[in-house]
Amino acid sequence: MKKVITYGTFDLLHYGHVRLLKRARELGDYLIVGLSTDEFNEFQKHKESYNNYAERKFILEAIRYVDQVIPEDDWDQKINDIKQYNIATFVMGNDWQGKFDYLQDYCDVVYLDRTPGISTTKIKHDLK
Ligand code: C2G
Repeated sequence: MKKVITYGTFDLLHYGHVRLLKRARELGDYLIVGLSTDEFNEFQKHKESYNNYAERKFILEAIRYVDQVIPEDDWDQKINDIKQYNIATFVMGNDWQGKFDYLQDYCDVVYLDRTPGISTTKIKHDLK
């Protein structure tokens, strides 16, 4: 089984997120999402999410492309996750291009094009 992992906040889930998850899942047979906890968002990413961790996890687990959701609460947990879950491929949107190349010592690293014209920030702004 070829396992893929990706990480994110995935707040106010939108088609850009789902396109990322779909393409990530297509790189293997099993997709794990490292979902940023509320604390990680607030204190490390300095962003608040509209939906809390439990709500975001519930929504992600309903997505056909997602097989497992684990908490992301530390910038430095990726190597351990890759080893613990026997990950073949790490995937992120290319807004992170190059930032995770150090993981190439442990698995394939793939950056996928972001979906233009949609973001959680844009949704919040447009709804105002
Ligand atoms: N994304 C995308 N297209 C968009 C918006 C987001 O492809 N229009 C992708 C991002 O590139 C990312 C994933 O969807 O790969 C999740 O986006 P965020 O929740 O914004 O993730 P981020 O805050 O970048 O967290 O340790 C890594 C971090 O947790 C990543």
